[in-house]
Amino acid sequence: MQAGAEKMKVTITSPQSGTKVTDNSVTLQVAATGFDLTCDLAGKPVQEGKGHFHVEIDKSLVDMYCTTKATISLQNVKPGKHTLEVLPAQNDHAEVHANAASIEIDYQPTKPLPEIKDATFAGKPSIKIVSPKAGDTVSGAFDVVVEVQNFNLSADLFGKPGVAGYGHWHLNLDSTSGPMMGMGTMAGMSGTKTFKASTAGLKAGSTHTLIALLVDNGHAPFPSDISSKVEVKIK
Ligand SMILES: [Cu+2]
Repeated sequence: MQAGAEKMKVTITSPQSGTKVTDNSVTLQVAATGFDLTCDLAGKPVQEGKGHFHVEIDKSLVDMYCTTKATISLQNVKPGKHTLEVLPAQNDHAEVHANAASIEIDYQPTKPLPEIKDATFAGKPSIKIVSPKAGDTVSGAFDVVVEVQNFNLSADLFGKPGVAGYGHWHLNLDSTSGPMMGMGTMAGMSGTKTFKASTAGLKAGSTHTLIALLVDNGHAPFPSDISSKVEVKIK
């Protein structure tokens, strides 16, 4: 772990453990101390004092967050008790398990969401980065836009049980191998056609490969590696 990792702490200031949740989402207020929250550096080299936090529902990763508010959809979550855990994480997504904080919620929806069920497609799923284009120069904040076929993207299903034909995509930098299903070099994930990327932490003049990787709700890539690559220059 990075120097000072043991000082990266999080507290869930609300809701209180045991809270009954009747809405179909729950918003956690998180206080982070001992590190700066920055998603722009995610998937890039670790830096002392920098990171973000992960939220897990019933020990399954939902998403990464960099603001003190984290809203978790309860789509496809069964009514009853569930554990939400917040874990400090480094830029490479390694988690400071010793400093995790968790609460239990009792999900009793007033108006339950219709369950999202398996979808089937005639063709094979595919993903393609349509912007930026190969050879483009990118600087600062930029959008990575993908085209997805024969597959449904859903951010509400992040971390939920698998549903056939559903998932999302990860934006990785240069590699999708490595530990944690290749997430060490993951800049972030998206349940839409766009991901807001940043050149923060990348050397000016360097070349990097943007990789859009299609994954299931549990963040696992498909055995057939459904991905798209584009090489860009950092201004
Ligand atoms: Cu993911």
